This record gives sequence, structure tokens and C-alpha cells, in this order.
Amino acid sequence: MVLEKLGDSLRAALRKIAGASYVDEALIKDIVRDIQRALLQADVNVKLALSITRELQRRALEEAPPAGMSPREHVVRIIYEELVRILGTAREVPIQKQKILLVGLYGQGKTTTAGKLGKYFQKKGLSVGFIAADVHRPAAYDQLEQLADQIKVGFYGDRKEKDAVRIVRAGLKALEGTDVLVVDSSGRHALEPDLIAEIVAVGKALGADERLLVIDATIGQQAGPQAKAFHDAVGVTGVIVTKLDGTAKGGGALSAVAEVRAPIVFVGVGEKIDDLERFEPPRFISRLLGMGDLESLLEKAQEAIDEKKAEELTRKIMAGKFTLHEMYEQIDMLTGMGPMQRIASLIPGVAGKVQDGEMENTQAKLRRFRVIMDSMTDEEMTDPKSVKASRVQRIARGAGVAPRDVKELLRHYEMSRKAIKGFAGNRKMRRQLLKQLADSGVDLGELEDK
Ligand SMILES: Nc1nc2c(ncn2[C@@H]2O[C@H](COP(=O)(O)OP(=O)(O)O)[C@@H](O)[C@H]2O)c(=O)[nH]1
Ligand SMILES: [Mg+2]
Repeated sequence: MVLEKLGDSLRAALRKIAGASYVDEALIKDIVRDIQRALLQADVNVKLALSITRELQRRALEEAPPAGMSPREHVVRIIYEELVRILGTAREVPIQKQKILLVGLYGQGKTTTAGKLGKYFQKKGLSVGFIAADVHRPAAYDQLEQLADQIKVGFYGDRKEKDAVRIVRAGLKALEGTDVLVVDSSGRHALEPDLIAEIVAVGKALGADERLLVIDATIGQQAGPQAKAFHDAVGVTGVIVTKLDGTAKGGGALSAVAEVRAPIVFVGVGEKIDDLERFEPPRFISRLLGMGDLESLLEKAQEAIDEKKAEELTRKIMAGKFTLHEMYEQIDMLTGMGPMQRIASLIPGVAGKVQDGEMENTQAKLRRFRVIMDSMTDEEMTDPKSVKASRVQRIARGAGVAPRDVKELLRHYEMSRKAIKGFAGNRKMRRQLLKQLADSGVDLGELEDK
């Protein structure tokens, strides 16, 4: 397991939340302290750890949980979001034909990672070739050749050639037609000027699409300055952090690299050829927090947001405001999935006369309505009466439908509007609807009293 200790400590903090009878300031401060300690133990930079936990505490104390989410779930969600944030933005090395140059200092895991990348792209159905351009370490040639044999991919190298640029040029010819070329380059003990010059020259000769920096996680937060130096000198497109399996300092390495704005694209999690993982901050943190539940928790947050939208829409409609904007929103909810569909169908108007059997037809029709409305101007949406014949033509053309479809939409709107007007004026029906909505979990607050 990667970052075992950090994961353990974070999970212990989350368990405190689950076990508490209620969430109060004391609990939040306690949890924040735990998380801070866990981050520092994982070698996360002190300043960074402090700023994360300060933000975490501020949000947990100040932000009200969205409707439908308990204070407990809310705090967990904030912790998750803040942790994801320190890992930076995600980037994916595309699955396509390309030329990849691996760079980095001695012993960071370049050659091993070349093998892993080869396997990764091979599994995606692309042909792969390696070029051995590490002219400083003869052993690297054999190591890479063995990896090529192991997974049966192309290989080019020239033991006697000491000029990496020449090797790359010859390799390009020898491996012509290969989808993905992975070039292993020389390292140094430090980023010296001649290494920079070599990387730039090799990258140019290769026509590299990706310059991936390989960094060993065991150096902890020192990975930050190293990534920055490489990034400034040769412009890396991504970082691969290796040996995350064997260190307690991985949190420091990952956060420090993310801080210098070089996206982490893969992590190495073992010595074997399959021990490479795409790096996706949200998934990484979910796993670290041990939360299969997290996804459902986050879905719940989305539902809470949708529910809020449904409430606002209902409020507007009940107050007699019903333009095409409101109709659009309602259609959006109706054609969506899940519980909002049920609630939206209770709101009068659009779905008023939808019979069960007609639902599919109706869905198609509603989707067409939405496409048509996408071709309307804001003014037309707000004041549908302004849509006269010439505008109908224009809208139909824009939406790729017949003019009669646009007219059908306008008729439909007019019918819905009348239905709503009648509805809003009828106290009994109004009360009935409010009750139905309340039963569905929609909280309309003060509207009930009217
Ligand atoms: N545990 C572990 N070891 C790794 C990982 N990646 C590389 N190594 C080991 O690190 C050492 C140096 O790797 P190598 O590829 O030769 O580094 P290079 O000098 O940058 O080419 C080797 O012993 C590898 O087996 C990893 O993700 N996890
Ligand atoms: Mg090597």
C-alpha cells in the first residue's frame, strides 16, 4: 500500500468524525490538528501543511452544509477537497502515437520507468519501441534491452556510440512506424549545464512530444526544488514520481512537485513492470482516505445542489415567474436522471399532461425543445411573445429543425404558462402541490404559509 502511514492517520481522523455525537468547533480543531500532524509526518512542507489546515479549519467552521448533507459529511467532503487541491491539477499523457523522452538524475528510476511505460502503452494496443540513449551508464543499455525482450517491444541501441543525439537519429530510422517511442536518457548526480544541453539536444533530435521527469519520492519535499530546476531548464510536460511504495515521505514529494506546477502524470509503486499507475488526484485521495463511500457522498452533494435548483425554480414558478428560462431549467431536470426528475415532474407546466406511456416520446420532445431554446436569444427567452414569424425561421435554421417545431415549442410554452397561472391562483391546488413537494423532500420554507 502506498503512503500507508499517511493513509492510516487520515483515516483515524475521519473515524473520529464518524464516531462523534455531533460536529462542533472543538472536534473540528482536533481533527485539523490530527491532519496537520499526519501531513508533517509525511514530509509535507511545514508552510504548506499549515496553509492547508488553516483553510480546512476555516471552511469547516464557516461553510454551512448544503441542504441534504449532514455536518459530518460536509466536513469530510471539505477534507477530501482540500487534500485533492494540494496535489495539483491532473494531466493525462494521451494514449496516442508519440515520442517520449525520459529525463532525471541518476538512480531515480528512469530506465525502470521506460519499461513500465512501454507496458502501459502496449496494453492500450499501441506498438512500442525503446531507444537506449543513456551514454553514461553502459548497464542501462542491457537493462533496457532486457525490458524490451521481456515485454516484446522494439529496441534500438548502439553500445559504441557515445553521442546521444546520433543514437536517437538512428533509433528513429530503425524503429520507424512504431506508435510510441520511449527514450531513456543519461542522468547526472545533479542538474549540471552539460546535462541540460544534452536533454535539449536529444529532445530536439527526437522531436519529443513529452519530456517526462522521473523523480524518486524517497527524497521527500526535496523533490520540489528538483522538479522546479528541471522545469525551468528544459520545460517538462509531466513528472513521474517513483518509489512511492517504499517511503514515508511520499506525501512531501507529491505535494512539493505539485506546488511547482509541474503536473504529476504517473507514480511508480514498485519495482515490477506493472507497478505504474496513472496519477489522478481525486482517485488517489479517495483511496488514501479509504473511502469507497466517498463517491456516493460526493454524488449526494451534487444531488443537494440539484435539489436547491429545483427549490429555486419552484419558488419562481409559484411566484408567477415563468419565462422560457424557467421552462428550460425544468426541462433540464426532467430529462435528467434520478430523484430530481420526480420533483421536477411535480412542478406544474411542462410535464402537466405527461402520461406514463408517453414518457419516452415526451423525453425526445423535451430534448428537442431544449435544442431549439439553445438557438434563441436571451430576449426571446425572457419574452417569448416577441418571437414572430421571421424569428421562427431563424431559430429553426439555427436549431436544425422545421419551423413547425419552433411553433410547437411556443404553443407548449403558452399552455404551460396558462396552467401555471391557473395553478398559482388556486389556493387548494397550490396547497396540494406544496404538500406533494414537501413529501418528496423539497423544502420550500416560507412559501407554505401563504
Ligand atoms: N520500490 C521501487 N523501486 C523502484 C521504482 N522505480 C525504480 N525503482 C528501483 O530504483 C532503482 C534505480 O532505477 P533505475 O531505473 O535504474 O534508475 P535510473 O538510473 O534513473 O535509470 C532500481 O533498483 C529500481 O528497481 C519504484 O517505483 N518502486
Ligand atoms: Mg538508467
